[in-house]
Amino acid sequence: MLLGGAHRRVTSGAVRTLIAVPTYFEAESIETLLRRLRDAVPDADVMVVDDGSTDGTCETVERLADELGQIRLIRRSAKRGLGDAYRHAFAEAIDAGYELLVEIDADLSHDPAALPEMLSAAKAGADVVIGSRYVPGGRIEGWSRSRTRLSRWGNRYASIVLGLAINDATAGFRVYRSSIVRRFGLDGIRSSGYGFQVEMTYRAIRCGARVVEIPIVFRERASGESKMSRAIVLEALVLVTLWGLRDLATRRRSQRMYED
Ligand SMILES: Nc1nc2c(ncn2[C@@H]2O[C@H](COP(=O)(O)OP(=O)(O)OP(=O)(O)O)[C@@H](O)[C@H]2O)c(=O)[nH]1
Ligand SMILES: [Mg+2]
Repeated sequence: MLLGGAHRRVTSGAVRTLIAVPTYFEAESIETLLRRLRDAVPDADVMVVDDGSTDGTCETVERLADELGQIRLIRRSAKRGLGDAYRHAFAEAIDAGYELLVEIDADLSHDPAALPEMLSAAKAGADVVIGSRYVPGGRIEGWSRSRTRLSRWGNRYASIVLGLAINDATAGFRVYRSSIVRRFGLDGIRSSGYGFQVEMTYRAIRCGARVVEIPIVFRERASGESKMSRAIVLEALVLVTLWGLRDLATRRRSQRMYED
């Protein structure tokens, strides 16, 4: 059991849910996020995976773990990327028998109030639920035009190259059914930034996942600093292109075998 003892208060019949929160210098927002999560989904357990923040993020998480319960902090010593943090959390959660795995940023860009609807969609049968900025009703508040354009075109590129038919493949607010993650496995996942979100989507779809996009409002972080970098964008671009080329080569090979 990942979280136990006096602090556990999962009601009988509740689907075991683990919310993974990667943090890197998020002292200004983590308390609000954890309180909002507890209000929105009181039965869910939370795992914060921190990569060496020295701004008080971990101390705040520890204080809230004592106060609220059902919160666990994983402290790692060096920055290993968002994707690596989620891999760590999900691997532990799968071993511990959680059925639903949630991804959410710590910077309050994602509103925990949207989670009950997203979790309902998973409980109703979706394998992956994406909190989507690019379906009707979804939107972004506070991003510059160039940032929005980069995200929009990045998404279009990934969808076309990988044939995903998903409007927001880079979204970082999600619910996965743990059975689908077990099916495609976390070991071979290579990317760490936006590429991680695309890679998880791509692998899930290749395993036959039912993906549902639910509109959300994404708000630019109000405090703290962005960890977005050119390297993260480049990683996603290179990996998506490589996967697309690999798919194309596989299709050509099977077409030739069929013709021979
Ligand atoms: N553990 C861990 N968390 C990270 C790392 N990089 C980013 N994060 C966290 O991942 C989440 C998303 O990172 P952000 O910096 O908000 O990236 P973004 O949302 O793509 O971009 P902006 O919000 O515009 O800055 C936040 O909760 C970060 O603290 C990392 O290397 N390790
Ligand atoms: Mg952010």
